[in-house]
Amino acid sequence: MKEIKISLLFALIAISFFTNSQAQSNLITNVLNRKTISLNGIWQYIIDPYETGFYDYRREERNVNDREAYWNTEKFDNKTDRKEFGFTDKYAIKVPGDWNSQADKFMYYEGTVWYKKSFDVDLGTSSERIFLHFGAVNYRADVYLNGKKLGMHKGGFTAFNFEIPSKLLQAKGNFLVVKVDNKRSIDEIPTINTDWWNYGGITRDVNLVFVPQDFVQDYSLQLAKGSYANKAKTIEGWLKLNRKGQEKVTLEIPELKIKRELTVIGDSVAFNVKSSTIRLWSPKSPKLYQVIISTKNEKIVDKIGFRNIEIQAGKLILNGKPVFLRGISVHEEIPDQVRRAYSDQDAQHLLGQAKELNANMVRLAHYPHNEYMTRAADSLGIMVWSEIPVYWTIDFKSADVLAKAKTQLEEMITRDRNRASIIIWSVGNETPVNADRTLFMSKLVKKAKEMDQSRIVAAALESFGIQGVQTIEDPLGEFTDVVAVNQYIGWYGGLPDNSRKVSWATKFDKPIFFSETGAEGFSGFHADSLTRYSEEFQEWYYREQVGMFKRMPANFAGLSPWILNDFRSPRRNHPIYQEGWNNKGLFDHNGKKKKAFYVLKAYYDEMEKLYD
Ligand code: GCB
Repeated sequence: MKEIKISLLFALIAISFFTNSQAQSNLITNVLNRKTISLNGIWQYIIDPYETGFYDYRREERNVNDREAYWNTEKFDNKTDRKEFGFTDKYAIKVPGDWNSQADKFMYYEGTVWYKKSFDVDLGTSSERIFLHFGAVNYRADVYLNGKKLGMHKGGFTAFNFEIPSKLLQAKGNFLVVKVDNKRSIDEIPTINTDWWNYGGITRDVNLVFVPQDFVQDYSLQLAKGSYANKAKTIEGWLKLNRKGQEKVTLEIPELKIKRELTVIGDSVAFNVKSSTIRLWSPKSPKLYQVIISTKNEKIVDKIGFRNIEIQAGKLILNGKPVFLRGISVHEEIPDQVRRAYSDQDAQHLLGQAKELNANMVRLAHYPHNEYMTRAADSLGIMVWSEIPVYWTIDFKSADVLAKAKTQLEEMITRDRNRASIIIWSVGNETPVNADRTLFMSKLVKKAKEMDQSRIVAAALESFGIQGVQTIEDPLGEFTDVVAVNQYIGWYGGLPDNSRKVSWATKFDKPIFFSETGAEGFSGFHADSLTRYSEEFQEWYYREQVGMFKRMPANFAGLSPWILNDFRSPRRNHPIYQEGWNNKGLFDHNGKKKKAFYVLKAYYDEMEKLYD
């Protein structure tokens, strides 16, 4: 009996350790400003739909030294060797970048592709620890360096890193092999059913990150809630070392003449500092401050803005004033090159288009976008809604799926919690109303709030209409801070003028936000406004919608229509007007503005005047 008790206790400890360690992100933040060596560039690849490089003929995962495992590529070189694979420059691919856009044979491919990069690295004499950091790989990455497995990561839109064991990396002749698998799966996030292209590959930057033995892994600096109204405002935060050990840390914000010595106890320290000269971040004045965090061995520099976002009496309030979100939804895609966006240049382009529309906000749909995007939003003064791909109907009953969603949420918040532009974390989109789903989603809301009390938590919900009244009653609305709803009155039901008869009601005393609304318009197709898919139909839709926006209740806080650009989607198979594209963009495949663009822009110009 006693033995049973002990082993039960052990099992409980093990379970709790496992759950905690799953929930603990070891992500190093602010990689863009750390000491790094980029592994971007040309990699070699092998397409492996049968996963031969990973499984043997009994479908067992290959042993680490198996000479037929594709990660052991350089090891066997005798002329007697039988070798049935090999990497070659003949099959080369660009990283970062999705594979689909890089060769015709990849366009519809979903499955495994092996990537290989050979490199030398100047290791000097330093005793630094080295991590291998990926901005994102869609969807599953199994990572091997010099034949040794570093780890596996799932989730196509979040960053991750693995520590490289000491001595594994050599000055010369390293080879990094990544098995990338973008197969859709029913128990993953997103699940098999979405309305976007499942671009596969190493879609974001790859870096070696060099850090001291004890280093600052992560930190948070925010304006303390409510302190925006005080003369002396408070910045509060914490920082976390990678491992326990006493350490002195200096926090500086030179422009505010702040310099504070902190003593870390255990692995973290909390702090608050006051200043009466802080200029708050806002879209009109996106002020960022240089923040320097240093220990005896390292110096981390970041640029951080301070602002306050909250809800008061059903209104959305930025720095003490009501704000109207003139938003637009954006996919992480560059349509004229039919590829994923991944660079600062791409971010400037997409956010530049949003600026042309006079938007002050973007909804980064439906997954966390790359870090250039949120950093560019910080400096351009564009508020951001950032979301995890809990989309439509995933397996809400599964604890395993919930754990995956939580991990993605945690990875999203960890990377970006110092971006002032981000005002909303979204835990999902158009999930079906039922008890399992509401419980699942409420746990995500709870987790987001535990991790970050300085922002608003939302989910894109649905409404239903009876006799001209469009009602938002989704029980998930109890948990979220705003009631965000996607509506397509006049596109997915009836004609655009249907919205004339509609009034909106919700039982929640919270801001209402239209997280989507839109209609397709095939660029260059001109007809009368009743002709679906014409630019005139789309223009009419927007005109009618604007009429409805103007009749919204006082707690209407803004919108992020669907969508900035036309985007690829395998669901869209009209042989003339779609051909694999969802054409609800205000800009077409080639970046040309459609007629509807000007209708929304005129509305945003008016709203800007009303609120400023
Ligand atoms: C939606 C989805 C979005 C789709 C859009 C559409 O409600 O959230 O991902 O692309 O509608 O075009 O139907």
